[in-house]
Amino acid sequence: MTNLSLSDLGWSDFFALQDNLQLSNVPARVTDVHRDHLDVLGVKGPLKLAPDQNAGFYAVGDWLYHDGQRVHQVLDRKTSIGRGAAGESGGYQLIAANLDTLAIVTSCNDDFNPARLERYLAMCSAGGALPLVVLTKADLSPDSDVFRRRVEKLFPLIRAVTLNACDVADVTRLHPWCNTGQTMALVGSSGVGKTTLQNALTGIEQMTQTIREADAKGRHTTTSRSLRRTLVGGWLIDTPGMRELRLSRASEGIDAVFSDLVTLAQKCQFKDCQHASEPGCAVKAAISDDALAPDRLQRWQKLQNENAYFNRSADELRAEKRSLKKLSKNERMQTKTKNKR
Ligand SMILES: Nc1nc2c(ncn2[C@@H]2O[C@H](COP(=O)(O)OP(=O)(O)OP(=O)(O)O)[C@@H](O)[C@H]2O)c(=O)[nH]1
Ligand SMILES: [Mg+2]
Repeated sequence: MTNLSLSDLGWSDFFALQDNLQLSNVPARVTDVHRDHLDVLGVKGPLKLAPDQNAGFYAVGDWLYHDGQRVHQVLDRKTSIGRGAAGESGGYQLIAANLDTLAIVTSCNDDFNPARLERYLAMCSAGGALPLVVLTKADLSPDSDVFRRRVEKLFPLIRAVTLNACDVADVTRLHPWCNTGQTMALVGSSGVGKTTLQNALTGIEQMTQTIREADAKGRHTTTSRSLRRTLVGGWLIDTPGMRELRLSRASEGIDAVFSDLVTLAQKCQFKDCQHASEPGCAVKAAISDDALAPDRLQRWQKLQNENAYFNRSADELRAEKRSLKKLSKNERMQTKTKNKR
């Protein structure tokens, strides 16, 4: 790869202004995060750096300062996406940083699921990126336009593109979102064609695998995230297929995706209305008038509860663990007393 300028790498005033005019700082962009090192790309080419924090602190797409060997500082992120970490720990897992567009990839088949799209859109909106819905496998669907129209009906402000990811010429329709200086990340279930899109957009051959015929599920072929240069001079972040997307730190994003419900709820008689059986509930009234689908209220409440659960503060988590410990100690005591009797 020929040497790139900082703006080729996606640098902008947002990062330059964090410099405090210390012109000796050397910036680079993270292309891969490994447990023991980071692969970065700077104006002098690729480098391996020793991290100054644990790997979970960094995201593909991050900008940082370094001395050629070690990381000195990670710059504030312009945008980022992340989710509730696996397990019950309540942690947050960063997925990608400094992306302009989040391409939410789903296929014109059984993978298409409005509730899942809402989750991805809430994550995207919370992190500040522009959402784009990419509907792959249009070539395998008898009427792919139905899927595009469903997206546009559900989310009128969001752009949806249907395409055949295996057709390199068709995929060039995504170039406007990953041109010079622009970064686009691909997220979605396993098998929807993220890596197939990446291969067409970058000219790099990463492994893809066929999906299971029976349920259109993929085989989790991609196992790590990476930032790669597109053929039109922008940047693309491919990610492993997600089994589930738990929302965390996404309350603003949830409000954005469900803004119609937020507006309705402001008209409820009680400020803390739970939209259950309270009098003067504007949300319930909209459901009775067929102006709102009841399952949309359920989905809104489910995401709010989940987000609150995975947003628990470190103090709340410690208190929870303490009470669980106490509970099990009490249980042990009770069993002992019973046995003695
Ligand atoms: N016909 C057709 N096949 C596609 C299309 N997009 C992807 N495929 C095929 O679907 C399979 C899965 O594609 P991948 O690109 O590996 O999917 P992925 O989203 O990267 O999957 P993970 O890495 O597991 O998350 C491969 O066999 C692709 O050739 C498409 O638009 N049309
Ligand atoms: Mg893949």
